Amino acid sequence: MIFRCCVLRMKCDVIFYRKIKRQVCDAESTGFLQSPARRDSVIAMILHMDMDAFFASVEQLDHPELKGTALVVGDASGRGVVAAASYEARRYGIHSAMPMFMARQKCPHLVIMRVRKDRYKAVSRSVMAILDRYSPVVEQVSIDEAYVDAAGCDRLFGSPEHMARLIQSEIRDTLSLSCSMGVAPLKFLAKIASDMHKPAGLTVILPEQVPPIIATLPICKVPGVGKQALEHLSRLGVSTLGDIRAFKPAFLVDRMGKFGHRLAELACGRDDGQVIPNSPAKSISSERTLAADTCDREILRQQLLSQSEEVGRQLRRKGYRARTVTLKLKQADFRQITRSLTLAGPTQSSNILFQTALTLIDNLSLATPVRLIGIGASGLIDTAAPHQLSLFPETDLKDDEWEKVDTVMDRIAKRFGPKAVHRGMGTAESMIDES
Ligand code: TTP
Ligand code: MG
Ligand code: MG
Repeated sequence: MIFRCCVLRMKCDVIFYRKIKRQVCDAESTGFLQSPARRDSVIAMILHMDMDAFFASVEQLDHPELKGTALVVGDASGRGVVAAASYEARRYGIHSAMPMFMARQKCPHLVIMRVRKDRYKAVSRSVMAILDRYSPVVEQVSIDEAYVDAAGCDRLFGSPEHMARLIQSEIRDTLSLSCSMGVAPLKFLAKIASDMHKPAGLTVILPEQVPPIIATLPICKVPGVGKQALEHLSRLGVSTLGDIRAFKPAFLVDRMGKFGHRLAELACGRDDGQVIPNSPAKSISSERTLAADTCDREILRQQLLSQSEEVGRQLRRKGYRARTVTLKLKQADFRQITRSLTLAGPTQSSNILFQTALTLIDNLSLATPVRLIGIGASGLIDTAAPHQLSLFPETDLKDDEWEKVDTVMDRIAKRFGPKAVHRGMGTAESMIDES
């Protein structure tokens, strides 16, 4: 069954791309894409950006001697799978999610690099920072892709197509990495377009191309159509998105629920999906399963101390203050207990997080051993937002003093690693008094 779906998808891909490429080329040859007068800036267009062979390209960037080689990123052990494959490796039929042993069989001289998540996240942040310079409305949807709303950006960057080219150049020139972009009046089509001419491709779907593209778009290409939906739809005789129009929306809803309604909408060229700027984090937390279940309060306090530091460090790095602190415990019998306390004023001080978590745990009886402990900070506000001083000035002074300590500790942790420095439990108050 899985094999049938894969074959169906592969067939869909080949036929669809041949048709679409012909339509986009037709548009190019009739001057649609070249003529500035017929550009798409009047209708709000959406850009979709996806980095090319992301993890693998970052490895080639950091190891220039590996440029042009068949390279994969992933766990090299027996049970490992390929996370990312360079375009050179793809020529051997290697792709993401393929078992590593199979990838090795296909290409005996394959270079395997281990995953460096932190490095890819850092590069991802640089990429997103570039996108932020082009539009205030950017929605990151994964580590290597984002939508950009081009509405109102034409004065600064020209047509959406031109804006996409500028973004590609800036990413290439400043980060030495390539990305592919899609431009379309509908969000789901922008995503499909960015995948059409990888790597380093740019595909524009103009409003007048939408109806013929929808008519021939293989249903497997529609985001959200997974294995199950694909089988269901193929039983109904649906092979393209256009085929959906043969069915009444009520019938589709009856068969497929909400997604049936969405398909009916997309088939009519209606995608109310807006580019939604990423909402800031709702909470920051840290939790740990203990080496052994315990009722020992000292052990639990020690855990809370290091977790408060971890959460505090993240709050400060991301530029948030938290209003609420939550303690979470999972007992040996898997029962979960959570207790929260809202502070008089928002904080990003590790010490205040710790003291609050201590108050919460000291009020619990702990009859059953604890197997997991966690601390969370929520009700986050941006540090750039005005910070209202507390009605009790002495509290503010303390908080400020602690923030100085935090700043020094953050610097040490950044330079020598998070384990290089940590607070001692009994010394919390005296440290301030001595300084
Ligand atoms: P993708 O954008 O899907 O793939 P890609 O960037 O490697 O290649 P393409 O040029 O086709 O876009 O995923 C982005 C990264 O996410 C990818 O480099 C590695 C990671 N990833 C996994 O870890 N596992 C997976 O199964 C997939 C698909 C991606
Ligand atoms: Mg990618
Ligand atoms: Mg991606």
